Amino acid sequence: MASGLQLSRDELLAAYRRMRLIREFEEAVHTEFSAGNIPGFVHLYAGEEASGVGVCMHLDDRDAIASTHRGHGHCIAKGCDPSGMMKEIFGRKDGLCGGKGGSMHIADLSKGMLGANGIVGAGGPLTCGAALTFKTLKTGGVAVCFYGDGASNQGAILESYNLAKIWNLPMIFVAEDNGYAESTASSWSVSGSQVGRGEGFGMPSRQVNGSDFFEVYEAAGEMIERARSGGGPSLLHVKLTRYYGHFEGDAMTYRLPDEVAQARQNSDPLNLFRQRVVEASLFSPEELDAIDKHAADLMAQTVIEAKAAPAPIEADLLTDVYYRY
Ligand SMILES: Cc1ncc(C[n+]2csc(CCOP(=O)(O)OP(=O)(O)O)c2C)c(N)n1
Ligand SMILES: [Mg+2]
Repeated sequence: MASGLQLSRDELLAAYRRMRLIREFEEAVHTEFSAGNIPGFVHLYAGEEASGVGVCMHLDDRDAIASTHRGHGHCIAKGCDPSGMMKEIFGRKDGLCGGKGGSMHIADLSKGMLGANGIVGAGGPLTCGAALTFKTLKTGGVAVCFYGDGASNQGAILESYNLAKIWNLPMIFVAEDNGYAESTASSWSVSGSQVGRGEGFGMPSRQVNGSDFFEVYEAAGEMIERARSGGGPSLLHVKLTRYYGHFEGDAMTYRLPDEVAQARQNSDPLNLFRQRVVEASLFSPEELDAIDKHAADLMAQTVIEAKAAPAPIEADLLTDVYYRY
């Protein structure tokens, strides 16, 4: 039995609820963006839920994560308020960042969410900084850097591997490999392997199936525990599939016609989770259906609230320009 199934019923439900909330959030953003209701640019995390949730289940508010341009799932997994996030994406005044950041800059420092980030690979140095702070102040905190297969080729990420290892920082690198950087397949652009790269820098490194919450949860748990107890950084290579385009509006001509349909049918992280816990007689399908319905209703309400929320006014342009530490 995978160790994740030894989680308590409450923990299993919390994990499933978080993954379902992310899925419903992303489906709602997809619908609203297609209808022309959302300004700016969005990149959806649907299909990748087990990674963010499997890792963040081990974290609390003293821990920090840095996210990517595909950040909604990481935000929800780390405990950000979905209603504040939706308002942020709609550019509303009471969005999580005052409506000034939008999809790619959602942050909530009170939750240790250092921010989604439009700069590919920028999370590496940020999390090294957070982890150095935790180590210096002996807070017991751990920092997690989420980044994509494309970002894994950025110099800033490779320099961060070196810093993290040489300073023995309490952090983990989570390479979320959905097989593409925009339209470029990682088989064309990534030399060697993510695990080989991590090991080259002296870090314990492992590849897991990102459709399998339990596999991610178990591997991340071991790595976070090691980081928390002074054992230094590790690298987790998570193989997964994104269900939508690189950005909303991407025609995805570079993917096989049935690629996404196959993944949705055969390796959906939510379906696999359901299958596992139902087969183990831990939950009935009806109990999980009730969570699905609650998440769908909550997201529908979140969209209604975001649409009704006030926009920033001109005077708001001059507030929050600098952050006061
Ligand atoms: C420094 C930098 N270079 C290039 C870009 C343009 N860009 C945005 S997303 C992206 C691909 C990132 O791919 P990956 O890291 O695999 O993340 P994914 O989109 O697959 O989640 C690129 C090249 C950018 N935003 N920042
Ligand atoms: Mg990618």
